[in-house]
Amino acid sequence: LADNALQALHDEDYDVPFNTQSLNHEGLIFMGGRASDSLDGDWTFCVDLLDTGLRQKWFSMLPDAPENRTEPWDYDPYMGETVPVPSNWAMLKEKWYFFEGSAWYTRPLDIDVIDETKRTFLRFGAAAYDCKIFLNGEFIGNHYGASTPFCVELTGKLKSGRNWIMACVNNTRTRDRVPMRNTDWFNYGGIYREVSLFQTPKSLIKDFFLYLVPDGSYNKLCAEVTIDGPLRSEIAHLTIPALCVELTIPINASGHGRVEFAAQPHLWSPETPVLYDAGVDYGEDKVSDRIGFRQIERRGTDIVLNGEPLFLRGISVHEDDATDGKVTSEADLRRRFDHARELGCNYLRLAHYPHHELAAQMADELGFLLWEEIPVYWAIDFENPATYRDAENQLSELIKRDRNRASVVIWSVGNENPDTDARLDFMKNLAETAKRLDPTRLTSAACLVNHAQNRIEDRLAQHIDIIGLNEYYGWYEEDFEDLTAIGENSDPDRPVVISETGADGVIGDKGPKTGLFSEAYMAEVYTKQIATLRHLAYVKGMSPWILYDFRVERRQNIFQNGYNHKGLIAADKKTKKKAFHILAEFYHQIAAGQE
Ligand code: GCB
Repeated sequence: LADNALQALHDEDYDVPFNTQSLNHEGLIFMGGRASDSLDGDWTFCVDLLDTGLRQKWFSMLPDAPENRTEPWDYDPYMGETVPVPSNWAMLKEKWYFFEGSAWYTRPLDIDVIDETKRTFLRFGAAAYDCKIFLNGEFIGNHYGASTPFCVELTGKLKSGRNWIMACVNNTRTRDRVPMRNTDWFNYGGIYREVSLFQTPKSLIKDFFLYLVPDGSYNKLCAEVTIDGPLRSEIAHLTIPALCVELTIPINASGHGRVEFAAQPHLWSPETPVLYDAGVDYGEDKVSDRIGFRQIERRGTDIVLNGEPLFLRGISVHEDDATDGKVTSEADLRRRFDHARELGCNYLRLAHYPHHELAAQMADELGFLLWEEIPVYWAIDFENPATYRDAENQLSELIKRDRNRASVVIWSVGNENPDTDARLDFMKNLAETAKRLDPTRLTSAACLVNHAQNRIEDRLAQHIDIIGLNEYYGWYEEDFEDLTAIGENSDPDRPVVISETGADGVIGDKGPKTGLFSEAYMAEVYTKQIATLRHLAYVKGMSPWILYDFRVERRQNIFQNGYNHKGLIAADKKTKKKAFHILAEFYHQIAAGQE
């Protein structure tokens, strides 16, 4: 008990230095074409509101028969109940619905013989939010960020026979995190994307980035690779069979290689989503990917794809499912894309955090453009350097994961943040990081309006390519005429995309017949929005809020009941509201060239 009392004085002061953020984008490994073993399935599980596990070091207690235990730990990781991975605990038991805190996951890992010629890694698709990993009682590292993947190297730490992996996952909303404490989506905690184990040779291809050089010539590709481990050779090999490309990439002393070469790919677009198989090998390591080539650029107030100006007919989507939370399957994604297709979309905004990596892979195949985003959302501790590191790391992990996806055309660095000096620095730096890691895409953020002057006004606009604008005239802003005024008073020098607009509409008997929260009023807002926005020449796209109704803690009036009802389709993912058909009619008209 003395220990507990002492710990209470120094709440965060455990004698293991956990808060290292050591599992970050620098350790992320390119996965295309790699074989891996799934570690999904049952893990033993326990919620731990008081962080007793960190204090009592549950991770250091190795399995033993209960009668042999010498210390009275308050939890036995090897005997507890199990939950499936991936999952969000909120969806598994009513008593865990609002739980925010630490939870412990444990599973065995059996290794026959250690292959000393190989390196071994774990990969977590996502764990919300802070995930501490332990192997056989030892702390291995810590990852921050709820929605991006990370790798954990186990080389030299595994033994033959039974090993134990533990993860302590904490989803507490704190001031220093990204997002911070207040969001308009449910705080789903847990390991909610796939976990896998994979091996590589000692020298491995860590990064592989292949793209059309964005110089307007459409006949030059660039391949960049990064090697990790001892440099056994000065070259890597690149092949793209359908383009008859077979060449060597010189690798420099720091493990980087970059080569530009002539090629004439068919260009990728939503109408012609052409992809090419490409592979790289270095020594014994080999990776591959299916990659589309296209050029996206901004010219004045136009968004230009492969030389043609484009209107983004979009819809915003969350990763939120009535029964599984944020756990995403291929079937969920197919349904989202099918509904978007029915709406007449060529574009989706994946709000407000990185979605499952399959989303962009499928968008590549199906022909949708994507906006991808990190959760620099509302209030953030912009002055805190640790918060910036976390945000920049989430952005870097997202970009490294998805920068071979032709479908992704926009990196968004934030959403509706107050226009302070600290915020400007923070987000400007994020936009610069995005350009540094990826010169082939546009940047954006949901920016601000000066309500006194009724015009778009945000100092960040100068530092991004597309001005995202969330506007709720007809809903949060009562006076609809102000939208017309904003349209007239604003004269942006770059394209504006209406990244959100909408209204809540509750379907059927659960909602009122008229007025706020009725489906009829929501339809009226959509009709007025479309009538106004279609005449604004600098508006080059829109992604109304949102495809499906979604769960959120902060919406509790009698119509909301824990849901945001701005979905064009109800939370059952089936029932379409009137506004769905209004937006579909507009998009199909534009698509048919009638605008
Ligand atoms: C917004 C936010 C979005 C909310 C939405 C709403 O501006 O960006 O996350 O869900 O409004 O419904 O209020």
